[in-house]
Amino acid sequence: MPSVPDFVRVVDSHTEGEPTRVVIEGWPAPRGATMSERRDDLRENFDHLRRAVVCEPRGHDAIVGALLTPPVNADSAAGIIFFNNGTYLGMCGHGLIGVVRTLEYLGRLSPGKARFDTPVGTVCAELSADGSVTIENIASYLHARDVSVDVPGYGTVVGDIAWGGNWFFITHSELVPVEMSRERELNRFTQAIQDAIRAQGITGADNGDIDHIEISAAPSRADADCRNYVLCSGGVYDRSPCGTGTSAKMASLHARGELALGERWHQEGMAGGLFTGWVSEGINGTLTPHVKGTAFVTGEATLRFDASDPFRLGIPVAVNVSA
Ligand code: PYC
Repeated sequence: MPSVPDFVRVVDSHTEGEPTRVVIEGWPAPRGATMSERRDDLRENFDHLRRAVVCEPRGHDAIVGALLTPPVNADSAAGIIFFNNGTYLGMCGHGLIGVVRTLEYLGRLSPGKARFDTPVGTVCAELSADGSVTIENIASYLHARDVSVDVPGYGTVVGDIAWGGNWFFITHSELVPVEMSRERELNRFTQAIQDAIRAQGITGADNGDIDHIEISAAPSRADADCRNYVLCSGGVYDRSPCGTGTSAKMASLHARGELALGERWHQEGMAGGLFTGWVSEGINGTLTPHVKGTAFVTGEATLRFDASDPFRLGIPVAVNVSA
């Protein structure tokens, strides 16, 4: 039987509608000199805690968890490992905004810039006096343009493969309208795209699993350029406009000559929230995405794990996650 702490303390927030649960006490420190080693240690030795903390009955499918660790770089404020109901994330944009507001709430961060180490690199976040947070994400890029995927039941879907801290397949397909009332159909459609991508051996660089599917559509808000539906790696949609998805989208637009350096891009999420983004030149010709949004702390809790509770490790969910 895996070892389980008696309790884990968490602070919950939402960023433009998408929930983040930051673990602040009770979870044993993962081992490793790098953030990816620590993420692998979590996967191998503490995966039961991932499920116990974010899955039902203590959580739900949409929650993204964030485990804080000591930083690996001397000038970073903390390390962060993001995880969800099914797996671990490279980076998480809405999650980082939630972490920053949580640290402010706990009195550990004041307005200004701070750096954070993640398994895919070090990112920066600036907390403004009005509570908004602007993240400077890791270098993002378009990996492959106009990739055709044969999706059983739907036909050929064409999209770009782009990196924004996670791998995205971004399509404009109008086969299912991007509207909340069509969420179940959108979920089936994007799951079918993901299955087809995996079955056809389509990957990101270094065989990276494309575990986020993004459909771009016309916005419903007058101040937005685009509205997206993002199927996340845990099999549910992102309620926010998705920070890594906005980064990948802007990298794709920039590579196509449709978004200039510094030009503002306003991305609307399914719940109606908005991220404002832009790209700047990074080091060695890379592209740095910036994404601004707002998060609110919604609660704090002590999760208890009673040894006699048959569901203390969470209810396993059927998630379409690749090995
Ligand atoms: O904001 O990057 C993001 C994100 C990824 C998955 C859910 N949210």
